[in-house]
Amino acid sequence: MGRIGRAKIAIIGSGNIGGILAYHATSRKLGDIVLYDIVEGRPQGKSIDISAAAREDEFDLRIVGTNDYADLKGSNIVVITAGATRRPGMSRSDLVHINSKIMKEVSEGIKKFAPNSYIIVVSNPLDAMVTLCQRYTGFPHHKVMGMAGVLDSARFATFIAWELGISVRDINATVLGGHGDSMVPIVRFANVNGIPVTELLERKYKGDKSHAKKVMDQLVERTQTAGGEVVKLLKDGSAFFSPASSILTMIEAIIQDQKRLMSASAYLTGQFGVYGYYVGVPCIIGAEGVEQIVEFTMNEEEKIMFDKSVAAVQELINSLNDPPNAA
Ligand code: A3D
Repeated sequence: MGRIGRAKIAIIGSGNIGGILAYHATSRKLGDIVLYDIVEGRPQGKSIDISAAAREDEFDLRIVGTNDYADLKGSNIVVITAGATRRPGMSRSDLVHINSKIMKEVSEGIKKFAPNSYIIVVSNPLDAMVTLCQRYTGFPHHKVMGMAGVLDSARFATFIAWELGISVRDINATVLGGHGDSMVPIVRFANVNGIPVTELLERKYKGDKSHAKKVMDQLVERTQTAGGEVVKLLKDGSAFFSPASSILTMIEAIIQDQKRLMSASAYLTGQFGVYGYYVGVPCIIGAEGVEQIVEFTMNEEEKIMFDKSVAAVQELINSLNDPPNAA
């Protein structure tokens, strides 16, 4: 029998997220890893360090650290975590010009050496960076997607779990829209194994509906600003453990053809009334990348919030100095 191939995952940007992602991807035995960075030594150092965890963590995978895009050859999935992060007081949009330049360079490297790969973009401002990556690579839209919704939904679920004192594993929560402070946590869909969170809050607060609503509003607001809350506390970087876990969820869905439904930044061709933009929506993710965008009927309040969030994404994308092959 010939050698059965295994997945090759390239990570562009070997900083906080890239390093943790590489470590967890190997300890979950997802595939061989290529860690790329523009800084010499950083990916090489991290790859030696992760390789030395292999015996104790029981994996037999190859981890290569490099400053050469040629090492991406044969990659099935490329994750882009290259770029600047926010500092306290900055919005994600403040990163747009510096990270746009990085996205051009990175996309060209991927296009040349991993032309058949699926791309998961993580660099901020997320929806604008996914847009640029697809335009610069010219890859089919379903093969280029952004990670944000999985993380934002996980944050919403976490805050609900803390409020209710219930395991986060039983909480379903969905956040849609652009990955900015106007993102849209869908309150109507938040539930604990099917039981609406709104009802559980009303019970917790002994039928005081207005207090329960106030608490839910606070959970929504904390979700929308959770990234900034971490930035403010860390002072010199942004969240990295939970983003890495969320990326792994997407990688696994593609590699294992799981067809899971999750929020991801995907290219809309009329769904939810949006044409020609990448925005966070419910997607089926499997071996073909974004295999389907799952529409549902938004109520009036959700639609207003969603449209506002989409408008913020559109404004940012339309402001880019050099939008190549405008959509
Ligand atoms: P950090 O630890 O600074 O790592 C970024 C890495 O990118 C560094 O090692 C840099 O050397 C490298 N880099 C810079 N320019 C280039 C280039 N031209 N080519 C290759 N590598 C380069 O940041 P991080 O890992 O914490 O975050 C990475 C990105 O993810 C930032 O843009 C964050 O804003 C973003 N982020 C997104 C989310 C989402 O949910 C979407 C969450 C958290 C962070």
